[in-house]
Order: sequence, then structure tokens, then C-alpha cells
Amino acid sequence: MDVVQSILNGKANVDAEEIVHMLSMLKDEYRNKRNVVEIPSSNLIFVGDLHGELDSVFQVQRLFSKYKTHSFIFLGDYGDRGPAQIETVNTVMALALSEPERVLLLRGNHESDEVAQRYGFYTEVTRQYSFELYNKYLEMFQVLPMAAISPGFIFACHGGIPENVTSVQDIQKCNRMDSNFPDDIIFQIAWNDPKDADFRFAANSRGMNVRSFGRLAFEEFTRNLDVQLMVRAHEVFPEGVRTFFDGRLYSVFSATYRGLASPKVLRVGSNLQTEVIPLM
Ligand SMILES: [Mn+2]
Repeated sequence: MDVVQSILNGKANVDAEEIVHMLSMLKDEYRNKRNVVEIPSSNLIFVGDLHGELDSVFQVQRLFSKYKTHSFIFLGDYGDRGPAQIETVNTVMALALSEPERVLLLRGNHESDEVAQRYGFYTEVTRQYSFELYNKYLEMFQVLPMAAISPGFIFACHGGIPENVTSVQDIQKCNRMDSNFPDDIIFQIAWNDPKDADFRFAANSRGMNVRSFGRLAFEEFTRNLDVQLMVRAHEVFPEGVRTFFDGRLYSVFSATYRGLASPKVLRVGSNLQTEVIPLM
């Protein structure tokens, strides 16, 4: 665990063996988790896209010490795009390993081979380390759960509501263990976006199999799964956090995205009381 503590203390240059060691510890911790993991109903902090921005992670680390009774749910998209991708992924892993009972890492659409090859993580890892290490990161990505639920209260995931799902069981029976998203339901959870209009599902300009979900799908899904609030990430909004469907869905972004957004996290206290916390 030495490497975990030294990363949390700010050590930037980690050698390949230390990363491999952390990756294998995290895989051991996560491989038996189900696609949808149960979380508490209160005292939660949701962290949105980080995209290689270490400053955001340091701010989250500060909150981690401040809110000691809270669980931290990371909604995915750790690498790609930003200036410190490997360091960001490593620091998030170190947080997850330091207190596994109050940190949960979920999988975003960027935790896949196809996307990581296009948006930077592949290039960074193979340039600074090796193709072998990149493959070990992919093995870790695929064990990350897709969603979190607090029955009666909250559902959280990176992208959104998938079409053709009417129960948690429908998600649990899918297979996420692949470096990409061959399963359509797993794919949609990582990719779909909300749209504040009265429809169920519609085409989405992000890609052929990506859907937008509207109010009707949201109402149906939250009723079927018996949750009141949904938290997701995946979209950049200048204000960092945006609400949909009369405040029942929060979209959270925790990076600046080259100065386009003001990074935020979402805290859920007791009785589903929400608080938007700026990361600066
Ligand atoms: Mn995303």
C-alpha cells in the first residue's frame, strides 16, 4: 500500500511496477462487484467527468478529508483529453484503494479501448510507459461497475437510462467484462444523454446506437426501479451542474474542459437534500 499513500501525498512519478500493483489490487477489489452496486441513501458526494485534470482530483481529495462521513461516487471518464491523464487515473485509483468502503468508481464511456485510443489515454500510456501497461489499464476499466443504486432513493451512472430496461435485474444480467461495450444496455448506460422534453427515446448525435432519453423514459425508469433522484455526468455544461426533469436528475461535470466549465461536485445529505459544491 506504500504506493497508494505516496500518490495521495502528491508523488507524481510512479513506475510501471507500482501501477501494475495498484491495478491488480483494484481488479481484486472490483471484479466480483455486480453491474449495479448498492450505495447508502445519504451523505454522498458524486464526482463527474475528470478527464485528466489533476487539479480537480486534488480538490476532491480535500473534500474527502473534510466530509469524512460521506461516500464518494466517481461517475467515470477519468482519463482522455486533459493534461495529466495518467496521474488523474492513478490518484483516483489510490483514493479508491485507500478507503474502499467509502469510494466507488463507476465506468464511463472513456473507460473503453475504442475511446481511449482516440482521445489520448492510449497515446499517453504507450508514450510514457508501454502497450502492456495500457492493456493492464483496460483490464481494470472493464471490472468497474456501470451504475449505483440506493433502493427507494437514488440511481447513478455515467451516461443515462438505457432503452429496454424495466428492472435492476435487467442490468445485472448483462456482461460488462469487455474492453469495449458490445452489450447494448451496458453501452447505453455509458453513453446516453437526457433531454428535457416529452418523449421516451430518440436518436442522439453522439453516435448511431446512442440514445437521448426524455421525460417519459425518465418517469417510467424511476418508477420501475423505485428511485426518486438520478445523478449522471458525461456532458459539459458551463455551470458544471445542470438539472433536468424538475430537479429530479442532476448532471455533474468536475473538470474545466480547457476553461469551458466551472467544475462542480454534487453532495446529497439526508432526505435527498442536494448541495452543489464548486471545485476551487
Ligand atoms: Mn463521457
